[in-house]
Amino acid sequence: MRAGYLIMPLTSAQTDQAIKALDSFAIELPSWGFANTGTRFGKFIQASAATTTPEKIADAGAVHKFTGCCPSVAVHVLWDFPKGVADVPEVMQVAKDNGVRIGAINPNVFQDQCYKNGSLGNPDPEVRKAALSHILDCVEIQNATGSRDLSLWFADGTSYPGTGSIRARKEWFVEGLKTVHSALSGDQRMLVEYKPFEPAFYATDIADWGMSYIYSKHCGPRARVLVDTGHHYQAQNIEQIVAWLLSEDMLGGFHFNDRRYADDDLTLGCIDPYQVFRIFHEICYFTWEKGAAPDIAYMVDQSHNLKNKIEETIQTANNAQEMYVKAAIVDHAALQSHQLKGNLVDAEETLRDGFFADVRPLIQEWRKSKGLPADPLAAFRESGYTAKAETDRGARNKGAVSSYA
Ligand code: PSV
Ligand code: MN
Repeated sequence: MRAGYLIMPLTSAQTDQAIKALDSFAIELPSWGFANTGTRFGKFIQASAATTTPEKIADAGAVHKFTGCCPSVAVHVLWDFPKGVADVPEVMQVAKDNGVRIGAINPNVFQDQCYKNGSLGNPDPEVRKAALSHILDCVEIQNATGSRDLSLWFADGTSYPGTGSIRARKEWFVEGLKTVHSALSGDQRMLVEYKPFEPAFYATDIADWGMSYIYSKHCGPRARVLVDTGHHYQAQNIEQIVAWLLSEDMLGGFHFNDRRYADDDLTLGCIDPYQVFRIFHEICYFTWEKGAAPDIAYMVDQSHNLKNKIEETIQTANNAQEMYVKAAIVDHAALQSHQLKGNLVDAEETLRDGFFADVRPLIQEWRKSKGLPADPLAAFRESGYTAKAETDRGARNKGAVSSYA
């Protein structure tokens, strides 16, 4: 029975649980989060932003150095490997020099002119072939980097009713994705990401988790669903999707970010930290019940247009870590018992106890015990990294626009 509604310090069991969570939690950073990206209405250029793949990786390495929880970097092949597999040795070396490793490989079949009517769902077989060939090249890169995950997102769909056969496009996707699946080996996986709209505005070919699930099931055991938190309609219950995918052993990974309206790509937890907590809670509850953590790739997918990109990424890593620890210290045994007995208030309060617990002092102690700065953001600012990057990269960034603030 819950003792009451007083604020209590963490119990020793909760402290142990929190430390275990901190020791195991890692989140992957996107190389594209460090370059001057923005919205389709404009970019606000930062003089210190990364201008090359080595600079993006160095920035990700800086985040890992100060937070200790971001050991890998997801890469976008078209943007990071312009020469394809030939770029792998240099990129791997840069990663090593910066204390990180190369993570998920992201093909890009949405930018080239030929993809106007889609990639694997394009009615033109030549374009489908071109898209498939690029994805298979990405598997080569995946083999060379030793990356476990191929992260697949498609901009495919139609923007006007009647302009494409929804069923034919689905079948073309099944065919293409199956071929990709058959190219994988060892422990490699393919993660199938969904998004309800943008850039297609009428019928996106992989619009929701059900479609990702069905495509993955058609492909085989290496395919899993990738949940990008920004890719849902307003008010959609993401943690319920997470719980269902966990229960079906079909949750492969996340692209984390926060949003207010659509795919806003804002700092994780800046708008709704309780949602991040609830998502992590489903995973921690599952872990508690099964006695082992599910195999999930936690990744960030954000576009930093206004804040300093490295500072925003440190905020993201800190928020992720904090919400994960809060989720891990929930008294799951008590929660389950309240749920089974229909004790609604006690069950809800047990969940809220985790969310409202202030775990920041404990995280600071954990950081110190690992030789990390207690305050990663302050330590990053004190390091002078941004000033140096402005000097080194400013001229190149200035070339991107006529002026920057
Ligand atoms: C698409 O909106 C997306 O979420 C996909 O994951 C892409 O790979 C990423 O953003 C970068 O464009
Ligand atoms: Mn994404």
